[in-house]
Amino acid sequence: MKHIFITGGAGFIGSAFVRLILAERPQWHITNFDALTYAGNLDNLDGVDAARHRFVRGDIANREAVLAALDTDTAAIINFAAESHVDRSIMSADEFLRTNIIGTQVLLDAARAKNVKRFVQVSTDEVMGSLPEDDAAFFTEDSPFAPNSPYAASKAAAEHVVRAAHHTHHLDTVTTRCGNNYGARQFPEKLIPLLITNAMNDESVPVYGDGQNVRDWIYVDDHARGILAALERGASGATYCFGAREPRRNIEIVRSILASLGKPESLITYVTDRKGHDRRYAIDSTRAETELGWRPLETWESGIAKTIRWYADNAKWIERVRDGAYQAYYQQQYGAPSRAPTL
Ligand code: NAD
Ligand code: TDX
Repeated sequence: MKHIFITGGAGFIGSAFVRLILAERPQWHITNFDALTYAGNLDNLDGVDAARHRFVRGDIANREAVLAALDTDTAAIINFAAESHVDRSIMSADEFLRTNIIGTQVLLDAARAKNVKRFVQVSTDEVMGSLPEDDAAFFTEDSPFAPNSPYAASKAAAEHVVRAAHHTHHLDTVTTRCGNNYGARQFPEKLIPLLITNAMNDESVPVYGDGQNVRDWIYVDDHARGILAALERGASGATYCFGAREPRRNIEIVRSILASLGKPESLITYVTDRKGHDRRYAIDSTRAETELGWRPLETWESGIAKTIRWYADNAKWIERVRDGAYQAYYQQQYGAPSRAPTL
């Protein structure tokens, strides 16, 4: 039995990774360490095999809690835990620095203290900033760091502390950088679930600025398989970029999802642009394809159809996450509630 320690496994991507491991690596078992912030949700782990999955509630920036939960037989730490939403980092950066930077350093120290063999840092294309509006420009592992939001800066700093642990202490680390994920169980602060859940309720859909920003979309399970490939086959100290070569303008995404849901374009509301809004992301994942033998299985069309179906079938999940705290966030971010208060 191989024991792995996943942080942030009650979130969107971490919970997809937990399901992937339980389904495809029958000899492995998981400790899932998650603070259950607003983004962490035990409903995301519904139905997982309790015999091979141990959940521990804890904060990655709390050294004692991490050391207490991390067993000496742990083969690898995979660090998903993070504050992950750009707009929240613009409102206040404190938690981003604490969780994303201090938390990562605590995990690296704990990995060394407990002789954990491998450390995988789940990072993002946003550490490389924004690309020009030129279809020939792509991010690669060699693109320079240029983080533009407090979120991206905290993730870039996390990559640096991982790099330093590898260089100085010879810790066996691998870093993954992925583009925009979509799929089941994504918290509806991010564009696609916000758009689907608002439109399903006939609520307006906010589009920032001119709607022409480009994001490179990947289905969450393809990202999870990339992280598994990096864990099993990645070179020590290496970085791998993952993308599905599916760049799209935001407004195209909004229009096509509204059409799939049978909802009118009159729901689109252009709102004030995000401060410092990155214009374009696009990823060249040649290294992951050639060195890890990874490739995405879903196209945009197949992935978004599965995603829409999941939200249509999971009204209870949506109802629970769109609670009072979500409404307060929504009011602060968009200046209006996502739904009219019930009288
Ligand atoms: P998410 O916000 O859905 O989940 C984050 C999880 O981390 C939650 O379960 C939360 O409870 C937990 N967490 C937060 N602070 C914690 C702390 N101090 N200690 C322990 N747990 C804590 O995020 P996600 O979209 O699933 O992203 C997961 C990782 O992937 C993040 O590191 C993010 O930067 C990275 N990433 C995300 C995307 C994307 O499109 N969502 C793309 C590339 C990389
Ligand atoms: O209401 C909205 N309206 C809108 O136009 C929201 C929430 C977003 N947008 C735009 C901003 C972006 O151009 O849609 C695009 C996607 O926005 P997000 O879903 O917030 O994602 P992004 O900022 O691109 O960052 C995501 O990808 C990289 C994840 O949130 C990060 O965690 C990941 O690292």
